[in-house]
Amino acid sequence: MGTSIHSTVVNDVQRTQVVVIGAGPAGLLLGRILDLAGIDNVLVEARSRRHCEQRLRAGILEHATSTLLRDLGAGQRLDAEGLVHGGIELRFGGAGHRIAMDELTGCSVTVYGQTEVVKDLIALRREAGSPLYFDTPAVAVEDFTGGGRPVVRAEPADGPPLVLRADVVVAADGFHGIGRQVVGDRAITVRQQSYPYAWLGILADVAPSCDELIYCHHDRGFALHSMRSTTVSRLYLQVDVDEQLDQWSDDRVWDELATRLAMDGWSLRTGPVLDKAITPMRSFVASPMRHGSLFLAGDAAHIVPPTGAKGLNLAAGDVAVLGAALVEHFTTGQSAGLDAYAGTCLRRVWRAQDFSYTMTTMLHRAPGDTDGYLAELQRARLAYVCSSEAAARSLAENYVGIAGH
Ligand code: FAS
Ligand code: PHB
Repeated sequence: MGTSIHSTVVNDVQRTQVVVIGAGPAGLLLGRILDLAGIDNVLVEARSRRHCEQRLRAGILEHATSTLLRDLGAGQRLDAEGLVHGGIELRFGGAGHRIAMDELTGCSVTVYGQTEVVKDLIALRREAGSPLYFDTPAVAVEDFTGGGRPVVRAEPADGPPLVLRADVVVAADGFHGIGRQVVGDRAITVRQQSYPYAWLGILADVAPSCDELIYCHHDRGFALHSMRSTTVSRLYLQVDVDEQLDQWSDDRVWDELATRLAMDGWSLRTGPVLDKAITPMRSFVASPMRHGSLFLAGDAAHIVPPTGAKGLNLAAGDVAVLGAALVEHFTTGQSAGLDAYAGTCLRRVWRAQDFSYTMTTMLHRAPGDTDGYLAELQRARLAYVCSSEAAARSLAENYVGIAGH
């Protein structure tokens, strides 16, 4: 792979060092790492800037993700507006139990929406003047095996096709992206788990009814009270996997949330619903994450159920490793980091897979649990986590993202 060059255009082929497909958190973070290292890179994004900035997704940043954002010069608003949380509450049987993560691990998490992370990183990229093509889906990736220079073909909504020749291509294009497609099923091993339920999420213009997140186990199903600020709440309900959104009026959502979250001496504030959507749940890992000079990063390579608040943080972890490896390669010619990328990331990915699966199966009503055996197991596990310092520390280390470090 190549030496230092600047993006040049020869015969309509734009030459660069790294093409990044996707301007979600993974692609934007990687682009920022490469920019700061002086490595030429081009981002192509299928959707509009407005869509990317408004797409409601993650809300919790692990300590390492917040640190990465600050190191990349994207920490100002995070530090001014983010809410630092030292604990979470597990609520079951009508009682709440705080897990004091900061006391147990020395770490906290920050509530700062993925929408804000994306806005901050896009603004920085625009300030740097680095190429970021919105409404420009990549439609083909060629020559990424065999040691040659790969080519990415993209189709801007309003312009001639883009032909980009690079040294490295990174598919940070999410679960439905092109990255895994161009590699082909034969070269990828998929391991996955589906769940018989989904999340109905709302964003509401009302102050949160809690200072920290509440993860609630209830016979009617799981509920989560999160937030985006001191005036905007984010809440979720477990619903059936085939649930229809039009069956859930705002009032019905609030009533169900109030029922599941009920606790003596506590009440749920309600308010105008700004957004409402149903998100399916899956666990998914595609390996290897490298195919010649094509690398998969973030949701393109792995998906976790959001119960463990890991998705965005895993994506950030991938590109922190990949970014360092690319800087090493393009500045020294070494490839040790690139060669180790997939193995390094998959160890952390599988830790997060296990934690997300454990949190999900501990907290969600299991359809078909007719005699309540699984519900009793869940209650026993919750009671153990809330009574054993060792068990609470294990949950806390995984939640803040330091487990296995
Ligand atoms: P992303 O999917 O964010 O970004 C990929 C980008 O690539 C997109 O902008 C897409 O438009 C673009 N793209 C796709 N194909 C392309 C092509 N051919 N050419 C160019 N661009 C292309 N995680 C949590 O931690 N907590 C949560 O509560 C949570 N909620 C979620 C809710 C939903 C509905 C979804 C889908 C995910 C949720 N996640 C959550 C996980 C989510 O936050 C992801 O982990 C995070 O977005 C991963 O970032 P990326 O890997 O950058 O992928
Ligand atoms: C969110 O605020 O969107 C959120 C928080 C914690 C989770 C999942 C989602 O586990």
